[in-house]
Amino acid sequence: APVHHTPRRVSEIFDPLRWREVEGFGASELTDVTYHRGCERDADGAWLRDLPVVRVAIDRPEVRNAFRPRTVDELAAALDHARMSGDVGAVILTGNGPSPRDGGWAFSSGGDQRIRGRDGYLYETDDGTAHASGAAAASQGPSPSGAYSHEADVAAARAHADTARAGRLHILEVQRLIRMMPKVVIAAVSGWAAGGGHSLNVVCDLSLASLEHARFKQTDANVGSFDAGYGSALLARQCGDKRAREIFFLARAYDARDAERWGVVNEAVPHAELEERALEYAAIVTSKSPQAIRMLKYAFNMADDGLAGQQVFAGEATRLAYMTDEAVEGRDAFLARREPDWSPFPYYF
Ligand code: S0N
Repeated sequence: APVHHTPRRVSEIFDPLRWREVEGFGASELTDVTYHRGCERDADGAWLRDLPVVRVAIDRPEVRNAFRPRTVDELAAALDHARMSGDVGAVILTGNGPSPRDGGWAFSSGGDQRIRGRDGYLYETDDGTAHASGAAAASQGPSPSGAYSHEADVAAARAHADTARAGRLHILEVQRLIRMMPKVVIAAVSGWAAGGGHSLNVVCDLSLASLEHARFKQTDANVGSFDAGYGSALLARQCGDKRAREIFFLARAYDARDAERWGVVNEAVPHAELEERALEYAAIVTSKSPQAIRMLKYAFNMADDGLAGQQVFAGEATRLAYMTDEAVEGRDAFLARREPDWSPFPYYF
């Protein structure tokens, strides 16, 4: 039997006995995200069996779990690994905490504003640290005035960056991954959900929010940014058009109870119980028929996702059709170079 040691406690409300680290896809190289597989252990803490749930968490609590390109790459890698794991039916998405600097909690505060370039790219130097510290600018020598210049900083970072890998607005790819994966993604909103972090919660299938620490604020328009896709349109689906406009246009903070009342989360729960409740949701979801859950998720998505949504739903329908004798007859007839015999298959059920 595999030996899975109890992982280090990555967040104050993370119970190491419920999880093991996910090995074998470069997980040990993750710096901005933690990725765990749910498991059962015996009374001594020895691993017994895996559960069909994973936990993906942004791990930059000192900046309210803001995401930089590397964070987005790692989120995408972990979520894609979860998508491709046949024995995983639910994903918990959360933010580790609290901040070692001030004890604050965050789900995510969105794009890291310190490394946002003028043309929408997010730049960072090889060590991923050049931003407001002026490190990159300093490496190019002082600006004419001798003062720190954000533009010079970004220009220097740009000179070092592989722009193809830096990724332009690729948090949207993560949104699509959450939206399209044939599994239920549960947001455990442990603290601030702001800007692009607010939108990440919106795109998850189910959401739980910490009563004590979850705060929501759609700050996009404060910083000249706008999620004109799921982050706004889907939000309006969830809480109504006027409320969604209020959330974006006024950018006022609201709490877990408001979010619950407005339909932005399913349930507000005590902070200490947040991850336990997320695991309960995951256990219930994964006790159901995987196929039924998959088809339901795609059915919920389809009207809003247009032809792309239809394609995803239809792909599943085609996969199911391939399992029928009728589809097998079509394939076999082709391979045998004969006319197919459709006579056993009715036109009406
Ligand atoms: C979250 C807020 C409200 C929390 O306030 P609080 O508790 O008072 O904490 P602070 O003292 O403000 O923060 C603690 C430290 O964390 C740093 N920090 C916080 N958020 C960020 C951030 N987003 N980027 C960089 N650093 C951050 C603070 O600076 C502080 O550190 P020190 O003490 O060293 O200064 C509050 O923090 C807040 O309002 N944060 C900013 C929220 C925000 O405006 N986020 C960006 C919004 N835009 C996006 O997210 C882009 C959207 C997006 O991703 C997207 C959408 C569509 C298409 C493309 C994109 C894309 O850009 O990829």
